Amino acid sequence: MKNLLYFAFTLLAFSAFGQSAERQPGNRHAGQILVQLEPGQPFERVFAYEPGFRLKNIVAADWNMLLLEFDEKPGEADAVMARVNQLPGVQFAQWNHQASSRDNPPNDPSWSAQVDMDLIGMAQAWDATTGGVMFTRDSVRGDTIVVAVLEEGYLITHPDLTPNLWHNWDEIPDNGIDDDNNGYVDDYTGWDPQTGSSGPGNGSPHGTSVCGIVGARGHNNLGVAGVNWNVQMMVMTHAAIDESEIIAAYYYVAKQRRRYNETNGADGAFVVATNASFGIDNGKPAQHPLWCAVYDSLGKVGVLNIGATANANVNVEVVGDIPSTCGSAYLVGVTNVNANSDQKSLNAGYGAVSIDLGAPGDGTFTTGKSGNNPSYVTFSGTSGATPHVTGAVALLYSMDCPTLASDALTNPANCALRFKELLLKSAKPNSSLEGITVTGGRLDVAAAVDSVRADCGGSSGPLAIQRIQPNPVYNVLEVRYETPNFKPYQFRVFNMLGQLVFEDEILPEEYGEKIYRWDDAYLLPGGVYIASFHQGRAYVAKKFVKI
Ligand SMILES: [Ca+2]
Ligand SMILES: [Ca+2]
Ligand SMILES: [Ca+2]
Repeated sequence: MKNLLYFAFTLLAFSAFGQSAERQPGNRHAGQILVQLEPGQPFERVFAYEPGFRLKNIVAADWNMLLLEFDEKPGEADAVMARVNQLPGVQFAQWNHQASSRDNPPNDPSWSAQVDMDLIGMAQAWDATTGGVMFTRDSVRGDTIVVAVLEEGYLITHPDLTPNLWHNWDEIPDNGIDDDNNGYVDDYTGWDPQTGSSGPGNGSPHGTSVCGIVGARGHNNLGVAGVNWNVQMMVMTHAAIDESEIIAAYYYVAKQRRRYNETNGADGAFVVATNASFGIDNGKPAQHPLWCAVYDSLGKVGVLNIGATANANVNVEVVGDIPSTCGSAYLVGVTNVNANSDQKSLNAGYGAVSIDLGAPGDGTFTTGKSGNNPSYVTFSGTSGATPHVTGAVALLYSMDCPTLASDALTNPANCALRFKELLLKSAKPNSSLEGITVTGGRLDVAAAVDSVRADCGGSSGPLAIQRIQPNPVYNVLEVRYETPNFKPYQFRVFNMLGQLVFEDEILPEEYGEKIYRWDDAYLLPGGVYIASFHQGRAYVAKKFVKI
């Protein structure tokens, strides 16, 4: 038996995979071998003629598993392992390896300076995803996730940014022609509402730093890692100056996403988020109705919008701030937390209704521009905080969660709100934000990844009505239910004479709780009724009272 096992082991070790000790995954402890001896065989007898091996400790006595040590010389590892395996009394032998925690830090040399990324749990989040495409239910091919960054300009040649810049490959740059017929001439890397084509704008250091937080290429042995190692950044230049240009830039983004939705991904761009690290201090929504209306229009096609609040210690709901007080469900207002102290910056706005959460701004380390050269800089303010949230939205879309992904194509507005909810509910409670922001918390991407994962599977089980509430009902009825599948069901209500009084077709939620909400229950005359779900012969019912 032992010889057969040994034969199988050596085949594995030296032939098919050719895995020498040096090339095995994991960190091998040189000079340490784990052995399992055959029952009743003591170390002293098996290794009696192998004085080079010392018993370091007994790992599992009843299983006769031991840890041995020897003085390993360079290049002899494979031969030593082969010899140990040949010894009579040895059942199995293997190297002792060090396992690594499930963090996934990048190899970018400035990673240790990125305290902002450390604070929001990026190393853990990257173990689940580092960005890239959105997986779809039906195919391996994913859709490229795009983030629109509105800025005055950026350094287009920064080597940590160029790999992650979005390109409209159907457009030929600088030929004065709208090659892809989308209504915009030469929109090759984005669009510039001031010049009418794309380009780096004024090459602003601000835009260069913001882009690096969203998506500096990670794990490329260079500089820093953005929240997304892989993402496509559509940079809208001269889009953070005049209000007319801001609106025109947002309009371009909305058109790209709408086109993507309408062509089922064949054209346009799968933009999931926009970043606005700019604004108008003391602006009131009533003075900017066109700007504020843009966010609902973007949300309807599936784009979530992340906006920086003021860099002053003010309640923006009292003094005003645009866009952070615009009041759209598709807008996330962000304030600034110091990356080192995890406390709200003294120079950062707040608002219990419109500022959703904090994110590290002061102390952020990111891409920059020194003269006309690429560099790396410490960045600060709500401008630094906001792109962490924007990047996180794009990262969540790249998680392998087909139920959410199909929603992104068929019900994009709902999907955008779903990601917003998951992101906000996973914010880490922070006393410096409590009571003065919607969540009272600071961005925690590791927790957000976990909450998407938990939300992803959805539930299924035997057909059941778990609860009808309120019962008795006066106006709106909510029915919590469970189904074994996600195909259509009939929701029916009968009176005590067995007469059908209401019917609706429902599609069970594929994630989250299954709740049917009947807004018109108030129309029923008072009495006792039966609520039921039907699919073919499957049927479940429960009584409720209308008063
Ligand atoms: Ca075009
Ligand atoms: Ca062109
Ligand atoms: Ca990098």
